[in-house]
Amino acid sequence: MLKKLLILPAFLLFLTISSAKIWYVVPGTSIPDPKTAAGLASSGDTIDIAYSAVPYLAYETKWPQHNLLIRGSGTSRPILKAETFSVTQKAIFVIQGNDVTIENIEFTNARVPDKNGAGIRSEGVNLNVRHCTFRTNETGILAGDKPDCKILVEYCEFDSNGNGDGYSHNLYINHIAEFTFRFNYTHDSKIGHLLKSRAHKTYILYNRFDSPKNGNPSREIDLPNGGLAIFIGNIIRQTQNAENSNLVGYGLEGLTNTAPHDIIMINNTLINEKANGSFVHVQNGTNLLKMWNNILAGGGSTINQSPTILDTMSNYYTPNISDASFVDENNQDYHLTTGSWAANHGADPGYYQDYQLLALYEYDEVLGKIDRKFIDKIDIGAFESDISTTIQETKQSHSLNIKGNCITNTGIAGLAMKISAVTGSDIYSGLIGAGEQKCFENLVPGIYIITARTKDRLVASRKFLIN
Ligand SMILES: [Ca+2]
Repeated sequence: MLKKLLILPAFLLFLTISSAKIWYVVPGTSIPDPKTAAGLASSGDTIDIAYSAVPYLAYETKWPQHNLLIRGSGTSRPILKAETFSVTQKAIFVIQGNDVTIENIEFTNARVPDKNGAGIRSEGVNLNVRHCTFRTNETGILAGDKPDCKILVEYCEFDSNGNGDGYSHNLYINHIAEFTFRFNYTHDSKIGHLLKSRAHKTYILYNRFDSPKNGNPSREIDLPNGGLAIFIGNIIRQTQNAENSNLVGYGLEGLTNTAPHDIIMINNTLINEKANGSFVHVQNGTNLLKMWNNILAGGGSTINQSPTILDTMSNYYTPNISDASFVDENNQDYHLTTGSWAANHGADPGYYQDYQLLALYEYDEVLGKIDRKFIDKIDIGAFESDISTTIQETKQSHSLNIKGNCITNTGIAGLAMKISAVTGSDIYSGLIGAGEQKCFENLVPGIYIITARTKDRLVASRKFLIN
């Protein structure tokens, strides 16, 4: 009996895998469009849509199946161009099933009489969308209320969506459990927001928000019902054309999401080219606003309204964008030059509960993301630039001998020594007497900066590597 019980699950697993099919959508074949494939596919199947030089005429396609992978393939990203939709229709793809993944497809031109025609309408539980483009739809992705749903959108572009009535946006995520938006470029929405999320938890990581094509978005980011919001490593620019003068709005329709109402912004570069408005506008009653290592450059006020806890550290604010010494602000290159104070002045932001807040990546316009390579201490803003702290040494610094993990003061009395990590945090701070040796057993491999001072002057400033 025991033997049979052990064999049964493996048998079922085999059945599940072997029954999944791949349906190939190719123009001129018996499956000429996605809608035909949707009528044939079962849960667990893959739908492979071949690139075609002529865009697919896209009829509204409902996907009730679960665990689907719907992907574009071929030399380029296949384009689904919407036909005229009727009053009962919603989107090019209406995802009704759970746990669906969509990859490498362009959705364009969705329009419906209700004026919120979407590239993708999410009605199921859990959706992943990656490497897709949403261009000139009334809404790029529109997700309905679904309390248990988690949505991940990554490596996508949202270009010029919005009906122009202010109720349709590049993305509009309603009340779901969790929304993660990372490594995307969302730009030039028509009066709507570049991103609107009512999710209880929203993670906005390493994206570019911008309007280089003279788009006139409302807010760059609107989180109207609060909840937990974590922003790390984003480039967020508001141009002169913006309809609303605030870059980030939080809780402004009421803090009705699940508490705590905490908004955390780490290592973002925010640019306001308007003379007015604000960088961050939070609702009264917001519990925590933590802002560390952000660049806020341009006009307007930095923060509107007062959260209960305001935790700010190592931000760089300047009303004159040119004072930030970016590489090329006119072409939106916000890396730092050697003249920028923001270089090497960041600090380790630590954790939010068990969520690490250190910026580990950077948005990259070709790859979506690259690793953030720390050079000296962490920089302020969305990019780490190749700028080293000026290292000063005097003759007397020979008295400081670094060997392995040990540092010896061979000569100077009363030296104060400090060791910092590239993340900006201080590892050690204390006195080291003449002839004294201090060894550090627990240093994680990496680059450290050591400085030694007497009462009057800097004696030594050096980098050393633990590997
Ligand atoms: Ca640095």
